[in-house]
Amino acid sequence: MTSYSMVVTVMLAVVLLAARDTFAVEHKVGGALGWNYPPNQGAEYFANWAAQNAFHVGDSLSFEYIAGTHNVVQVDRSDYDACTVTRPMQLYNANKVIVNLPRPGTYYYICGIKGHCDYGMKVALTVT
Ligand SMILES: [Cu+2]
Repeated sequence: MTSYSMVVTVMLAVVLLAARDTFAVEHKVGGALGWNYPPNQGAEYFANWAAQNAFHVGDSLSFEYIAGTHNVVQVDRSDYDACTVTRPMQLYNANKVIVNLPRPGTYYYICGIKGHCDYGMKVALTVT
C-alpha cells in the first residue's frame, strides 16, 4: 500500500466514524402513540415497537406524554418483569424525557404510576 492510499484510507475511516455520530437516532418511544396507554392492554404494543427499531450506542430515546399523567422509571430486569419499582435506577417526570443510550446492553423502562405498567406501559430494548 502506498503512503498516499494509506492516508486516504485513514481519512475515510475518520469520516465514517464522524458520520456514525451524525446519524445517531432519537427514537420516539411508542411511535405516534408516544409514552401512553397502549391501545390494547398488555406488553405487546411497546414490545412490537422495540422490535421494529434498531438501537445503537449514541442513540437516544424520547418519552413523550403529558406531564403528570405518566413518568418514566429505568428499572432492572426483575422489576421490569414484576412491574415493581423496588430498585429504580432513574426516575424522570418531565413531559418530554430524553434518555441517552451511551453503552450497549439491555435497558428496561416502565411507567412507575400504580397500575400503568400492568396495563402495558413497559418497554425493554437492547442497544448494540
Ligand atoms: Cu403511566
